[in-house]
Amino acid sequence: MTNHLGDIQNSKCIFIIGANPAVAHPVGMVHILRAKELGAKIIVVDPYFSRTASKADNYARIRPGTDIAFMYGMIRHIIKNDLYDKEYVKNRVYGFEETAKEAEHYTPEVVENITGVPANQLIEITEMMARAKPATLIYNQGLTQHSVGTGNTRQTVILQLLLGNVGKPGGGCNILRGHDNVQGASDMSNLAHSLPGYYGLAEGAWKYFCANWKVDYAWMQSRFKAPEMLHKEGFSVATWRFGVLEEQNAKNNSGTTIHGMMNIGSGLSSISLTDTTKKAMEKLELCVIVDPYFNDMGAIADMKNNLFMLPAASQIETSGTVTATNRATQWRNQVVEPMYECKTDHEILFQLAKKMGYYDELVRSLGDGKGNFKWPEDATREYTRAIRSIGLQGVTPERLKAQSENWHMFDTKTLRGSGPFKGEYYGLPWPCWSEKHPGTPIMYDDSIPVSEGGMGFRTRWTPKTPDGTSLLSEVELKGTKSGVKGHDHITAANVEAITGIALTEEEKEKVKGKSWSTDLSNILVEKAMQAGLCPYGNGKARTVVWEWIDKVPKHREPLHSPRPDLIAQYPTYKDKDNHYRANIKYESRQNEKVWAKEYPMQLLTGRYVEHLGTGTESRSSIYLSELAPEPLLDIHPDKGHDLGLRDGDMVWIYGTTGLRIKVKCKFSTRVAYDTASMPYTYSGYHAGESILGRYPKGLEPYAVGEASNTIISYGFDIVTTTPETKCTLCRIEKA
Ligand SMILES: Nc1nc2c(c(=O)[nH]1)N[C@H]1C(S)=C(S)[C@@H](COP(=O)(O)OP(=O)(O)OC[C@H]3O[C@@H](n4cnc5c(=O)[nH]c(N)nc54)[C@H](O)[C@@H]3O)O[C@H]1N2
Ligand SMILES: Nc1nc2c(c(=O)[nH]1)N[C@H]1C(S)=C(S)[C@@H](COP(=O)(O)OP(=O)(O)OC[C@H]3O[C@@H](n4cnc5c(=O)[nH]c(N)nc54)[C@H](O)[C@@H]3O)O[C@H]1N2
Ligand SMILES: [Mo]
Repeated sequence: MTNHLGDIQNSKCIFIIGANPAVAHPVGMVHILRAKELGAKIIVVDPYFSRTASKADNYARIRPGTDIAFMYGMIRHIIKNDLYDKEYVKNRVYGFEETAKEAEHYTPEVVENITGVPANQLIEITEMMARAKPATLIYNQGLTQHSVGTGNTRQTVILQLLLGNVGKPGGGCNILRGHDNVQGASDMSNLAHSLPGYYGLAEGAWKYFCANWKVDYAWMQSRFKAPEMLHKEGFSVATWRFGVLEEQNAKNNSGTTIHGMMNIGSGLSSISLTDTTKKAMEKLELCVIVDPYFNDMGAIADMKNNLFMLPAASQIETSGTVTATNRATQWRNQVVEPMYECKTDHEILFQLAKKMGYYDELVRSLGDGKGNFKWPEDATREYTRAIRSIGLQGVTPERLKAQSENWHMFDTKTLRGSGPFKGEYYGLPWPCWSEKHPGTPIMYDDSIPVSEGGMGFRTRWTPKTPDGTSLLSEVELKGTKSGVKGHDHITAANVEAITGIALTEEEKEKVKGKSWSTDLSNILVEKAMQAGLCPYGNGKARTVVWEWIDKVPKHREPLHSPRPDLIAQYPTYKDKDNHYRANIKYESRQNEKVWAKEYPMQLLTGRYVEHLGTGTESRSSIYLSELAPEPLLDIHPDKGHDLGLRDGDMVWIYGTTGLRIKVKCKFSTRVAYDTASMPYTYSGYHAGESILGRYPKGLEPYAVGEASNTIISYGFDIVTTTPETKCTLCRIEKA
């Protein structure tokens, strides 16, 4: 998220594509409604007429999975009509020509054919968005859960860059993230492809972290089956099942399939192909689930004596930091001690480390290094000290605690503090370059000095393109003393030349061989700020990623497309081997058969306000369960009639997974004739059968229903392996 929720009140136009904040972010929605009261226009692009859409000035019903084409249609109109910000693009953006060339193809008529949105409405929306200054863009899972999810998200940025909206109050790309600590979890790298702080997996990154953790690199290597595995991305939460079930994946995993699995805080049934998860669990020799509730996969999978459920403490029984969607961190206090026999997650992990024989190494960089440390303060110090790549070094437990205890001293619209917090932003949104830095409420804002929260675009990708063009910004950062415009990221080798500041011999010694992201003395960062420069450089944002399969985003039909006639022109990717260690199908699945013939309906899965994720937590609440007792399938009345249904009938939904689920239908014009929609937040039934008898007595959820992921189609994002949940085909019949 480049900006923050309060800042949305500064927008003149709010473009919401693939998000439903009225349901998924009801508190955040307040800021959107305030902006509307102040005169902002709201545009919603969504296949479903959501509660958010009901507040829109212009709502476009788009076919799922066609957002890239839609936004190219916008970009084309913007360029043709000179509605783009020429100065901004010249100074701060690389790749305009390639983007314009690709956009050329997407005439309003082509876009109408692909997306289903009438040509004149595309133009209306584009004019509304492009003429409003500033305009913000909000997206969420409607864009990411696709085989082209990464392309979708890139496309939003490209659109906002052309309009000059990035780095401005009231502008930006605002991704409303999921659980309360999703941002924190990815910063800490609960991810399969990087060390914490997005440092990657190369040898240098491992050595940097080993030094931080005070362990030998050779010891770290010895923990892996083969040394090269250190540098390979792991299985993801979507691909691990294939690592258990498919022998041919062993070659991607040091010659072995997976034999055991420990799951901490994932619902598991939240991932598509629930049946594959079930089969994988059933094949494991050991399965451990750490969860405060009874995880529904424990009932879905037919386990022998090898499933262990460890009762985890909930978040109110522990303390520590959480990082919100806008990169702002908050300190949370423990409310009660862990109850009964449950233990906090970290305590469980500590005990595991002791049994496995690496506890000493695990805690060596905490406190006195001998096991005497204060939790979670010392752990917070450890990670904020190490994660300089996103500027966490200024985020100290002391600053966070003081802020969290004084909420009332901060303005919700600007995040600015008063009194003792004057000059600080709430939550010290990263990057927060030092203990004196205020945090960065709006990213890429080059109109304020770096020391006050300004910055340019990062030059992380290398300052030059393969053809030698410079990727440095053509404008100075505000407050630059040295007269430098764009500049490379700051290293020991270039710091004096770029900042014009001479280092003392002592300083030189301290920063030798380091860059801004590995210099624990923070000297390189301090020198950069002293010269008014940004530690990670001042570059151009690029719309072309020359290392990727799609150098510029491209429309590609979903694997299970309701428009088989478009597949030849817009085919999906080639199958991808060793994708998060699994061999993932793309074109072979798309071409397996004409899916739409057997499965003519599209199925959307979203959320109810009352339930979260798998619903494991919220369906354990009798009150929430009473409000939303069962999943309902929204189906268009005309479609219902044609299928011989009456409102409220039970229906079978047959999925491309070969399974079927039974749900109650609700006639609704929120969906189009060929689309149905249901929440994904239920379980207690599997493929038509109640599994309540498989729950330990007394732990059955109050609200039950089918888990939609049982029938959600195969398909994964080409970069991240996020399941293509938002493009599912199905067939509906009266039950
Ligand atoms: N009450 C509640 N709140 C939640 C959650 C919850 O479970 N319950 N979960 C939290 C989490 S983890 C997350 S990630 C967020 C998710 O928040 P959102 O992403 O806002 O929620 P979704 O309902 O998944 O999807 C948003 C919209 O995308 C639309 N959509 C589907 N496919 C497409 C498409 O191809 N293109 C476009 N343009 N739109 C499409 C859907 O119809 C839906 O209206 O919510 C968070 N908040
Ligand atoms: N079809 C379909 N599928 C989807 C989506 C969709 O829109 N459609 N959305 C996707 C998205 S965006 C997301 S984020 C996922 C969400 O999927 P999950 O994250 O798998 O769903 P949750 O139910 O939030 O699962 C969290 C689990 O953690 C447990 N838990 C809660 N607190 C703690 C704790 O402190 N410690 C431990 N150890 N456990 C804890 C809960 O009891 C629960 O079992 O679902 C994805 N799946
Ligand atoms: Mo999420």
